Amino acid sequence: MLNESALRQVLGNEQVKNLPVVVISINGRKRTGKSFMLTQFVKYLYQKNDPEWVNRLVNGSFEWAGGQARVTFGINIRTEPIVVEINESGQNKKIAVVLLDCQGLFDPNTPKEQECKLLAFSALLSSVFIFNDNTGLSEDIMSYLNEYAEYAKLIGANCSASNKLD
Ligand SMILES: Nc1nc2c(ncn2[C@@H]2O[C@H](COP(=O)(O)OP(=O)(O)OP(=O)(O)O)[C@@H](O)[C@H]2O)c(=O)[nH]1
Ligand SMILES: [Mg+2]
Repeated sequence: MLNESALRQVLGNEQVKNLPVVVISINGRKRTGKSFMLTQFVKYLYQKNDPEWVNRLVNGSFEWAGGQARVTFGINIRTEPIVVEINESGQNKKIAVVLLDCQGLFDPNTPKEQECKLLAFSALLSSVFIFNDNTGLSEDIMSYLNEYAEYAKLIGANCSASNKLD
């Protein structure tokens, strides 16, 4: 279920509502450090001029933890977008970076249909899609991904986003 007011809060934020938005999403095998990686992104994007950025804490990062128990459920959006200055064709411009964290895949207790939806929506919503795994890209994973991507294309075709995953 989409939490529309949370989404409005993010994209209607005064600081970013007139800026181009880049959505970075991460998906992939459960328990492989996806939320940990996004937390590093948050730290870097806020403090990239500080050589010690990796050791600095930032409020409002994604929840991550060690151990076997799963941490992330559903698709989570960081409620505060990050404004970043980039240089495009010699011109400095501001963009808003929105980060999406996703429930891990390949869980034997999660119905395959639910995993398909998670992958499809996170891929369709993103400008940059990161797939995280720690087992290497085997043929099995490629065919799993292919199947999920076909599902995403079907959803995309119904909401005029069909070219995105070609
Ligand atoms: N130091 C270090 N720890 C990592 C790295 N990648 C993963 N970890 C550890 O992996 C564990 C799991 O991290 P999470 O970010 O919670 O993993 P996740 O993939 O989001 O897990 P789920 O949301 O449950 O699917 C944590 O203990 C991290 O510290 C890495 O590159 N460096
Ligand atoms: Mg996680």
